[in-house]
Amino acid sequence: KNIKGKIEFKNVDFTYSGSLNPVLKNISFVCNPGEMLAIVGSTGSGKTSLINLIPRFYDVTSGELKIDEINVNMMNLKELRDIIAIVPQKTMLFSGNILENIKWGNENASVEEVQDAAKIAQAHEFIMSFPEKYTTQLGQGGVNLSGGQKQRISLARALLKKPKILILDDSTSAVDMTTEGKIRRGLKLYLKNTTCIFIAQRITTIREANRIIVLDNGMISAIGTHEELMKNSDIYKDIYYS
Ligand code: DGT
Ligand code: MG
Repeated sequence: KNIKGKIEFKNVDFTYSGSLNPVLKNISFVCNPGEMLAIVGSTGSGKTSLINLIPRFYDVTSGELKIDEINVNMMNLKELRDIIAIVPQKTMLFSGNILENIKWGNENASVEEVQDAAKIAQAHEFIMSFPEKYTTQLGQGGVNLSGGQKQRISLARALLKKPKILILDDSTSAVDMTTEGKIRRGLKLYLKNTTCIFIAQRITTIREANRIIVLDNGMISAIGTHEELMKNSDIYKDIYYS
């Protein structure tokens, strides 16, 4: 289908079932096709809750969430999730080999496609340094990867899907800054026509975004470019100088 990957939140509130207080309040913004949008905010401000609404891991409590002008509630769940790849904050790998882990959900991918995704995720090199390369076992009886290596495998898995919408939830937090820079530059080329929403802490990563949302206590406190927020948002300035 011809999905462009525009995302629109319109007065979205969200409350977890069984809890009293909304974690997201009156969220409105548009993310245009191909745009790179960053979300920042302190721990517990609602960043993960917000992005989890997009693939409908949870449904909005009130308001509207649309992709290409279509309310996500009206979309077929499988079709919706087929166009979205999400790298969750907590990496999920299983005990199997590296290839199986990257191909999870895209079993028909070719070796070349897997390697391309792994190269952009800056995982190919360390994988090739293992004696058994892509067939290296993970978990029990296999190698123990570092946090940053796990994140890069997880990113490769998401890229292999060639999604229309890519969501990264603090997905390079354990990766060193040099490697993160390489990933960022690779993603920019690879994701030309992909809408990308990412949550990040490092200012070097955040400032590359076309626009940045500052989330505070479940509400959008400010939205703009790095330069705009440096002028207008005290919260953003605090993040910058911290
Ligand atoms: P982080 O990852 O530590 O930087 O924090 P955020 O910004 O990702 O925050 P988030 O969305 O995980 O949590 C926002 C609020 O929602 C926080 O008060 C904890 C609460 N919360 C998160 N997940 C759940 C859940 O599954 N059930 C309930 N009842 N509350 C949750
Ligand atoms: Mg989070």
